[in-house]
Amino acid sequence: MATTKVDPKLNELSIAKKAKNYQGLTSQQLIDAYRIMFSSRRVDDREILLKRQQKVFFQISGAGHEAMGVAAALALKPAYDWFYPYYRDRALCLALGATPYEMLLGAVGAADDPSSGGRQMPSHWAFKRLNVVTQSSATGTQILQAIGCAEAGRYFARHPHATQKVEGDYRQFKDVQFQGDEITYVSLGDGTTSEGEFWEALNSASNLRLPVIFCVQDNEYAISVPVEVQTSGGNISRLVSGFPNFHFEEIDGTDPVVAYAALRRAADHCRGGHGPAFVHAHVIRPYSHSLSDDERLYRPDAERQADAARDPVPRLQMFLLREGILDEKGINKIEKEVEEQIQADADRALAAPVPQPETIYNFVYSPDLDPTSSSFESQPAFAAPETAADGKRSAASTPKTMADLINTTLRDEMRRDERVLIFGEDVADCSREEYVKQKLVKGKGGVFKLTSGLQIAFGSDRVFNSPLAEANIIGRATGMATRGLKPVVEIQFFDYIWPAMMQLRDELPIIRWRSNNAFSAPVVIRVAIGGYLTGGAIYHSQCGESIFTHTPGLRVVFPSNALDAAGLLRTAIRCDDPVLFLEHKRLYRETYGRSPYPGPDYMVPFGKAKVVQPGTDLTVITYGAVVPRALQAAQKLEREHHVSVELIDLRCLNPFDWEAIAASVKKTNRALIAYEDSLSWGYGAEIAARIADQLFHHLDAPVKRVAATDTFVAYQPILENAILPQASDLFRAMKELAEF
Ligand SMILES: Cc1ncc(C[n+]2csc(CCOP(=O)(O)OP(=O)(O)O)c2C)c(N)n1
Ligand SMILES: [Mg+2]
Repeated sequence: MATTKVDPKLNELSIAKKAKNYQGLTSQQLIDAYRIMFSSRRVDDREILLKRQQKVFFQISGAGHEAMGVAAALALKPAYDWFYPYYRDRALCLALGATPYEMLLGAVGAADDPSSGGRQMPSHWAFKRLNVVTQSSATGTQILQAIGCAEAGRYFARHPHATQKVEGDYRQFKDVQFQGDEITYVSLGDGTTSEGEFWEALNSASNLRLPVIFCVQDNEYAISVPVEVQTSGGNISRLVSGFPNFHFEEIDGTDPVVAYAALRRAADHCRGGHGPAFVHAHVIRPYSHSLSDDERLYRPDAERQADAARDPVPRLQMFLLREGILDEKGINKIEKEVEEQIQADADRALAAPVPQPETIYNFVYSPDLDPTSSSFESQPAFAAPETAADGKRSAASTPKTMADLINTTLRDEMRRDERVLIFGEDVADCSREEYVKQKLVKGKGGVFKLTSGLQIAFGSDRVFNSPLAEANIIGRATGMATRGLKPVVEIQFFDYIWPAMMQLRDELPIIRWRSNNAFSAPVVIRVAIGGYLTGGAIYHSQCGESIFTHTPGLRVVFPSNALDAAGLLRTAIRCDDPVLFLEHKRLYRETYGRSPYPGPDYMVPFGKAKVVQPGTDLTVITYGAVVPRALQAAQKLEREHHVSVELIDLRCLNPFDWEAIAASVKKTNRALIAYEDSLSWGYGAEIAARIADQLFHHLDAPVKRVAATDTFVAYQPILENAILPQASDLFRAMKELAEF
């Protein structure tokens, strides 16, 4: 572990002067740095003016953080290294090559705003050509994504074949770039170090020795909350110092020469393959948090003045004068040029076309690859049912469980596509792989064994265990997929998906939309879901799919049988959108719905329901583990009361097959929606509302729902049976509806 400390209170640009060089920086680089820092401040000032004139709608400044930005850009390489900045990194983006005009396009929300096309607030940087990856407003979500980005770079260096473009699936639309010794830079504020994801990211970067520079820009405030409230002892460097493999720096981040030297050392450590670096920079925040904040409410004048004395822009100006690098005339010339340029840029940005309302649906999903299309439809190719001498069918043609077919599909897709990676909790056969190699153990491969044998077949860099941290899984997968990998990750139980919710709601599904199609992250998330387990209880039985179908940008799939699971999983892996693939635990090894393996190219398109049985008297719309229960009820109803039920298995919940529902309800004039989740606000509510809205004139009876009670699922089987919808409940509801 290497540590270099510069006393932040020393606060002396003259450190560099005494050394009689500028830490390797030339005079011209320092002049350029001044131009960028001054530009950065002036873009902030211009936006503040425009906000006061109500010509822009939000402003957050990079003021006080400029020295860190120029230093990082000098130590790293745009379009080579990767950048996960945060909103204070205006100077960084300018120094990497973004222009004030582009930033002002963001401020006015112009159609040509390169970061988001007017979808995000200004200062939410994304510049694809510079490897500056789209960021959100959520503090800290970028950090785990940066980890995944660094992992992708390492993976591509070890698997160069995986970078090849392949026609016919998502790879056709994903250019992969990697350098072999690239660095991922991620920055954040002092307050953001309180987020759990920050610690998860440090842990993984350290453990995997990833080339990531964490840059904490400590202005001692998170809006109004001072650092000692956020950080035990008030100093984040002290808390993180125990992480192995890191290079640590704690510096005065208002001095670009000191900052450059520190970031150079950090970059050398990372590029040399020694592991990550942590740069803790003491900076200032001379403007309030944003234009919506007035810091005079919580910071006395004296404190604000002490900050102002360290302002990096005047300090660098003084330094250039003192060193004789520029005289007053030279400074004035730069400042005048910058002022004029920004004035002109602002005028131009204000005249730029704004996005048109009809574009709002663009890039919710991939514009390139439509997983509902016929290109994702293929016929099963079952193995011939050769009969062995003993009269038994060949293994390949015997019906297999859903668990078997998911495993085989994963195996075939991993073989076909080297970009497919699998990770999650317990998914590896054995993390201590020597145990397997020495044949001491057989290996686990998932708590439900769905990934069994995959690590042994494809190696530990393609199938591996994650820490027990769900945000870690989804955040890293998002960063990997942004770079072109195809992570197929597992969340062990739906009940434990919630630590990843920030990544699943505010990040993964909207990366494409918020960056106006500059970035995308088509991750597949397999999740074991559902009850009917006899003893699964509250925390191993939950459903909750409607929370995710309510998230634009996320495809949600929920197969009820082995064949559909195989076909839909293949579509999920080959498509270009993020997919939540819900696997019902109770169906994993059921007798119902078994199938021989349909071959390595079998696909089922998204959004196409299956009519499980045709009927004429009423329509039952369902999915997942309710399908076999509804079928049982429908058959009984037919037998005992001659009611003919049309049973529709949706298979895919977003998109869902409205055409199939409408065609059936128009025929039967009666509709029942059945689902395993608790009744109120559940998935069926949306379907019921649409039927009521659009098929009102075709209905002969009210639209009915059967679902779980509005409780969680209990442990004692008597209670579980009462809570979850049973075949008997479905039978009763169908009969009532038929008789209405
Ligand atoms: C997860 C989350 N919680 C709260 C907010 C609201 N918020 C925006 S910035 C901020 C303070 C961030 O402080 P710090 O990390 O120190 O960065 P600074 O703004 O000081 O540079 C807060 C609370 C948010 N954007 N995201
Ligand atoms: Mg702060």
